[in-house]
Amino acid sequence: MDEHNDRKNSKDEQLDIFRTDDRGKELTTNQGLKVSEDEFSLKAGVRGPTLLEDFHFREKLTHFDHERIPERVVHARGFGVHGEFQLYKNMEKYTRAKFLQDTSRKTPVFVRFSTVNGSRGSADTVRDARGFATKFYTEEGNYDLVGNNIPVFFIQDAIKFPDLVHAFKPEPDNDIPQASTAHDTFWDFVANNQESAHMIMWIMSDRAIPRSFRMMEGFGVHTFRLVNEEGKAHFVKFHWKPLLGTHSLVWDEARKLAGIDPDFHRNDLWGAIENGFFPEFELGVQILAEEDEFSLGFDILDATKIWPEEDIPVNIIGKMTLNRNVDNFFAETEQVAFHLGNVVPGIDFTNDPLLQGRLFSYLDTQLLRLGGPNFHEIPINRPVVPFHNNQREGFHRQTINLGKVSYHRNSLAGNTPSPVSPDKGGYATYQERVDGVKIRARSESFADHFSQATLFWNSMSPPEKMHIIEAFSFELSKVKSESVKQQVVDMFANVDMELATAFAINIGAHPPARGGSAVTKSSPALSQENTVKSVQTRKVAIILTEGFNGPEVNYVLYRLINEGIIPEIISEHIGMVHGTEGVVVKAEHTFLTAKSVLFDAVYMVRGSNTNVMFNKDAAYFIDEAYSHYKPIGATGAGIEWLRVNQILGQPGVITGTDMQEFVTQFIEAVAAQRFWYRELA
Ligand code: HDD
Repeated sequence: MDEHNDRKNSKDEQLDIFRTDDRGKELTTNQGLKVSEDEFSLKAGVRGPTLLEDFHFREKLTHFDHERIPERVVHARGFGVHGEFQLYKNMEKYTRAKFLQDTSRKTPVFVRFSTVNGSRGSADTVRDARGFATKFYTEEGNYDLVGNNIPVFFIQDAIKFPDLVHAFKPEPDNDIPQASTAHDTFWDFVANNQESAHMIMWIMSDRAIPRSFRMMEGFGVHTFRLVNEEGKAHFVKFHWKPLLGTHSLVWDEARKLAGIDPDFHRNDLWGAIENGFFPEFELGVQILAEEDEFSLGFDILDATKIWPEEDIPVNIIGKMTLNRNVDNFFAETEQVAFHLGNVVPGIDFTNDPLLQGRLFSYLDTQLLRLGGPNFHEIPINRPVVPFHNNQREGFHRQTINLGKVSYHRNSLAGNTPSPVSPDKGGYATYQERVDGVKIRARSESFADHFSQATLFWNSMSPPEKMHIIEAFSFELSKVKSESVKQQVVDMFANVDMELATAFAINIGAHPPARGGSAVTKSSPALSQENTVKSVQTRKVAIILTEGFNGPEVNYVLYRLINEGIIPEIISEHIGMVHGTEGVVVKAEHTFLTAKSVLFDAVYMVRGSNTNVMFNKDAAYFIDEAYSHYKPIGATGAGIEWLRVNQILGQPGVITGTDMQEFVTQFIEAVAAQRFWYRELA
């Protein structure tokens, strides 16, 4: 489309071929027949029955009847965006993947963020892992990095995936609860599959309620291999690091948002891109030499383990910028098909049994979801390079293959399409030596389920620990089985006694009789307290009414916007509001639509002289923002409100008469984002 011309990449150009604009066109059937009437079916008499002959009616209705495709069995609710990836450093020492060698190249990408548990129509802000799936449209074919915002997983072997999913999805008798793990079957699974301990710690932490898709890390989870031109391999873990830092909601806020704006994360991402605040994520790699495979004290094939960043640093190698929203949600976001088997030369697998099973599942699921084997021809899934092989036919085939020959080896087509040798770009599997007896068993090296769960707990700040205890308490309060609750308490006593005892008391279970961990290590990189803090795109609610201090508000608005903060004005009515000295501002909200959970901070200018309801709503708004640890600022008449709310002088509550100093301090508070220690002050 024209508006994208300045930043068209090869994928965008390819999609142009398939884009169509119906605006201003004549109405036709799918056969191109112009339609003269589209409101009345063909009848035998104006009050008579509809005729079977009505081909237009039948085409329209049957198409409508078939509009839905099965939702994804997991990750059903998602949101996709386009972007580009550019490398900072040539990685040829480790990999022959061209998109990881050429720093001048911009590789088009499509990213789909998702929740895991809920249906397509479920709320964005539920407690859950978030999917972070990236399709790189490289010149060597599509490479898919299908990760999550949590670096570990619930289970170690893919054969348990259907059991896990059956346990966390709504219970089968009544299909309740939606998009929530707070129910018996999930916690029964956890207690009886203790390899889940580490993942559960992450799911109970703030990581599972991100503030924004733009503010969460991404992880490839598994150990993969990078293989260089000489055939030498290194183990690798992939990371995405958001430039805005990793930030979360608080649980009360997340729950309220699920009702107030179920599309909160969608709106946030769509809006940021439409307003030119392009989300950026740096790609990082942790690299381990093959000879160090057994040096970490745990098995690197076990997907319930991280490589602590302090032990193996994350080497930042490039940046992805998400800069374009989709044109059509169904065509792009719903039909995009990710698959871990989509690799390019220089990237290879390991024997992680979770990864091995995923290599089967993704292709299999697309066959059902997208209705046959030709889903690679759907525009969003097409590589930007041509594909040639002897695969033919199947439902919805688009390609018209020329010639008679569709087999290998042949002489009639000169034995083409012909395999390509690895030195000319053909994919050659890494020649790992494999030796063993056939056996259904778990390696002993996968047996430690608790050490890293404790490492995670040890790494949390006091507020983060408090949130984890609250999350366990919330979830288990919803579990009906006393036995399951007790099993969970006893299980997490192996992680930390203080944790298990605290939530045991909250849920009315017996505190654990025994437990505790010898692990004292912590990893500061795991705490969000140590993340990047930025004011960019933070949303500030400005509450004001007629007669506000014009110059002061003008100055605050100017400074906030200058910092990349997004101020939005709430008043008694939408539209123009008049301040002193001829200043007029536009209010976008009233309290009917503006709730404090939709904002990151509040600036209170003044209440209403006449409208009691408005003032009540303003007091509630400030109180709620305060209880969610958000920065609150006030000047002039606004200060009185903070006095009435009894929050003057508390951490992150900024007032002042010197406007320059006030705004500087307020911006610093917005950057700090949350004042967790407020309650302790
Ligand atoms: Fe999965 C979708 C991530 C384990 C089977 N998975 C899916 C998506 C993401 C992940 C981000 C959504 C892709 C999209 O946006 O379309 N899955 C993960 C991660 C895992 C993981 C990070 C553990 C490390 N998954 C996993 C296992 C299996 C699956 C063990 C099965 C053996 N996942 C699927 C699936 C889905 C899927 C059933 C559903 C829709 C789809 O694939 O395309 O095949």
